Amino acid sequence: MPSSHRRLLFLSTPVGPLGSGLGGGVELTLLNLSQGLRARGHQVTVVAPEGSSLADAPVVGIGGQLQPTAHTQGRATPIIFPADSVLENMWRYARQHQSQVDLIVNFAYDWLPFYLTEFFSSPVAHFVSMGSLSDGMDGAIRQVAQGFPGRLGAYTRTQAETFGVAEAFEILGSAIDLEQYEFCPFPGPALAWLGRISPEKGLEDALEAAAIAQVSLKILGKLEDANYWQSLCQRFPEVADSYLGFLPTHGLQQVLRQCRALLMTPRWIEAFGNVAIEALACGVPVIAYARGGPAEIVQPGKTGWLVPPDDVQGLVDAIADIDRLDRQACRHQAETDYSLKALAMRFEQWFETVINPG
Ligand code: HBI
Repeated sequence: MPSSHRRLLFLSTPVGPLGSGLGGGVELTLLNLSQGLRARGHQVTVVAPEGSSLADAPVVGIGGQLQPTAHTQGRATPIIFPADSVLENMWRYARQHQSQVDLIVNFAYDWLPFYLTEFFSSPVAHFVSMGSLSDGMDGAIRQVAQGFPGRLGAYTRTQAETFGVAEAFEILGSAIDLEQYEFCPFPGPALAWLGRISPEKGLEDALEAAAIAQVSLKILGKLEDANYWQSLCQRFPEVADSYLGFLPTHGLQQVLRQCRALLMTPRWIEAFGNVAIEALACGVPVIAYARGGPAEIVQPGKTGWLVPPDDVQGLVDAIADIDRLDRQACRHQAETDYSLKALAMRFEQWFETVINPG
């Protein structure tokens, strides 16, 4: 059954402008999804903090103070808003424009949009970008699960399970624009590590494993936590030379594709791990801790290895076994499971059930 063309209003994360890297995986998801849905004839308007850019697509920029990131705070932290909050301002825009759209989709991991669900006359769906982090957010998400079943989306099953209401979630996975990632059959000697540089990403384990295995590590990503970075520099003096900064997709894949493998060493339950599919698209196998999203992506012995969580020696052993993996199979997995079209079709189906429930 062909679905009709929809008018969609996407509200981005309030932690940073799109293109800054502060929004982590959500930035890539928004870019890919809006492209994939436009290609299928839908009209997508993206609302995001002022200064945002989303390739060549138009963005409605909203002023105001950025929201502090949720993942650096404890479980009991109260819900807080800065004065002149960009999140408040974005949702005021949504309320004012709701009659012109078929569906509003929230991409912020913040209390306000979940709370507002019942006060909007147009349907609001929520794409949840991280696992459970605080009691306040859990409560807001459960409220939506009870009052509006079907309105919650997540990247992976393990991520949804952290909220205790997994059945209320639509599992949507992720995707990348495969054309932007070039397959590389013959890599150089280095390994890669990609991500926001922040304690929950566990970069020290990758550094330790690389040091033991005596291979060099190329580090890419947004330097988010300066104190954490300082402590890494003291413990691993070579790290400053290994860090190549936060690169846009083209530059990132140029470095990544020449690596022998990607190391993923998260301490938390990584909701998905877009970097895993970026690596696969380049033909780069993934060595990851067997927890969260990466454990649902990697096919052990074929496109990577899964290692017991927090086991540095396990990483070292997996590094010794990289040559048993097939770079062609990595690219193939990315093409079959993680294309933009596949993602757009999964979201499209979910949106239809929200717009026309029952
Ligand atoms: N924190 N408060 C808040 N809101 C978000 O939307 C948010 C966040 N921290 C991280 C984050 N989003 C993104 O990095 C996700 O991609 C994980």
